[in-house]
Formats: sequence, C-alpha cells, structure tokens
Amino acid sequence: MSSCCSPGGRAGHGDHAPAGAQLFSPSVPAKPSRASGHGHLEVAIPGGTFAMGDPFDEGYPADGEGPVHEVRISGFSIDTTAVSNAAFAAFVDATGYRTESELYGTSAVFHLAVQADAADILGTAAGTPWWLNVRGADWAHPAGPQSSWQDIPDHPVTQVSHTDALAYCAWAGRALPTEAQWEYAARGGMAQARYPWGNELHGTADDGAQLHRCNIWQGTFPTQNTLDDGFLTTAPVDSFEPNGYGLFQTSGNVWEWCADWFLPKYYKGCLAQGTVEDPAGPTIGRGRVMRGGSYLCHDSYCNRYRLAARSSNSPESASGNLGFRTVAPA
Ligand SMILES: [Ca+2]
Ligand SMILES: [Ca+2]
Repeated sequence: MSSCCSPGGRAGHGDHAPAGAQLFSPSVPAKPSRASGHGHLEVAIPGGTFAMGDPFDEGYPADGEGPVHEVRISGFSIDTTAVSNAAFAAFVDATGYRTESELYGTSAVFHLAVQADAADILGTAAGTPWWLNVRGADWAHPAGPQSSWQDIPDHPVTQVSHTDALAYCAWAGRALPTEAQWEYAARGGMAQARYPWGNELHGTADDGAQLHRCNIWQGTFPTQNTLDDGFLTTAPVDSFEPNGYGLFQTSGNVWEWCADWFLPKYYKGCLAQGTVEDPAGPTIGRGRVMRGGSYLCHDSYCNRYRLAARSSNSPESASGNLGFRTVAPA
C-alpha cells in the first residue's frame, strides 16, 4: 500500500538528448488561465504531436519509460496545480464523501512527518520502512490524528486513493488526465527535456547560489533531509516556477494520479502503431499510473521526478505523497 518508488538500481544520467533524436514540440503558447469552476486555475493546452517517453534511457527498466513514441493529443484544459486541501474540503463539505483511508481507518505517513501517538503507529510497509501505517491518517489529517489540513489549506490534498480522486472529479465535472495528456502538459512545450524547465536539475540564483526548481529530497534518504529546497514534505501547490504552459510542480511535491492502468510494455505497442492518437492506456494493468515524483524523490534512491518517469499504485492506495490534478473532460 505504500507508494513512492520501489528500491532499484540507480540509472545513469546523460547530459544531453541522444544525437539525432527526433523532436516534436507544439509551438503554440497556451492561452491564459481561467477559472475551472472547482477553485483552481486551469489552462487550455493546444492540441499537437509530441515525443512521449524517455529519450535518455535513464529510467528504471521495469517502468517501461521507453521506447519514445509519437503521440497526437487533442486540445484540452488542465489545472495549473494539484488539487489543494481547501478544494478537497469544499468537495467533502458539499457531498459528505468519505475517503478510503477514512473507511480503512489508517493511511501511510512518512516516518519523519508523523503527528500521532505511538499507539496509533501500527507498523511499517513491507520493503519501505520509512512508510508508517498510521491510525487516523486521512486527507483531513495527512500526517496523522494530530495534524490538520486546515494548517496547510494551500498544500496538495494527499491520502486520497484513485477512487477518491475519481469521486472528486465526478463532483467537480472534471476528469483525471490520461497519462499522455499529463506528460504532454507537463512538458510545457519543451521537446524531450528531462525536466519541465530543461535538462539540468538545478539553476543558479542571482547571488550565485544553487537554485532549486522543485520540491524533492536533499540529504541522505530516508533519515536526513537538509531542506535545501525549503520543504520536508508538501509545499503549497503554486510554489516554484511553473512550466511553459503555466503548470506548477509537474516535477516533485506530490505524485499525481492519472486515469490510465499501468502496464510497462504499453509504449512498445504504441510505437508499433506509428502515431498514436489520444491514447487512453491499456485496458488492464497492475495499478493506476501516477506521475511526477514527490518530495521523497532523490537522485540516489528514486529519480522519478523526471518528466518521462512513470510509476503506479493499486487504486485503493493512499499515502502522504500522492495527490492529483484534473482536466476538463474531452
Ligand atoms: Ca524538499
Ligand atoms: Ca507533482
């Protein structure tokens, strides 16, 4: 039930796209943001064709980030941010909806973030001891019973399952993005870049200091976080610079549920078809796709804060580093 990434071999980092890589990029800028009707700004993304997948071959082989294949996407609108705690609270207020973590009575909290009595810490997740199963952790108490969403209303909602995210979307007249929509929007018009802003993880601030562009982990995972980017766990949904389309945090902060089932070999089938139009993913899979990485991602442990990176979790899973953003249904 824990999310974040599975332990695995570190992938190599090339500095540049492979020579001769074919580039596809929509050149039409996105239209200005407008209200989406559920408390968040959205942006209209022009339709176009792009190269989906990892051109650097630096992902975990089991994730199936390649082969790069050409995808045609129809225009759609997408939230500029992940859904916030305040927006999710409005949904709960309006509907009385109970999330799966509330029904189960427990959810997964990162060990350094827990706000709960020892008696409410029920154990760890197999293979990922930094995830604690905490009684009373849910979207309204994201770090355990002694925490409250009201202290962080502008942070992304977490502790929500795929099922919960779909329930929110149904209420808001929205949908989860397909994996292809997500990657196309997350790239912000930059063809085959590693990150939403380019290929280098850090920038340089005016004073010469290292500039952090996203909320991931610095230090020694999972015990010491130097907080160089300012955040141990979640950051407000509109922190750091947005991408070329105005989307915030398509790298880092929280993982984002997508609509698709996850099947690592899916891209191979896409490549065989030539240009794929608005792919909706496989009809069955191991779990639901999640994208973008989180505040727990670190180069030494899980470099899945890259644009092409993919992961998944079972639909009923929830954790403190997994949220979602929505799109306008086609
Ligand atoms: Ca951080
Ligand atoms: Ca994110």
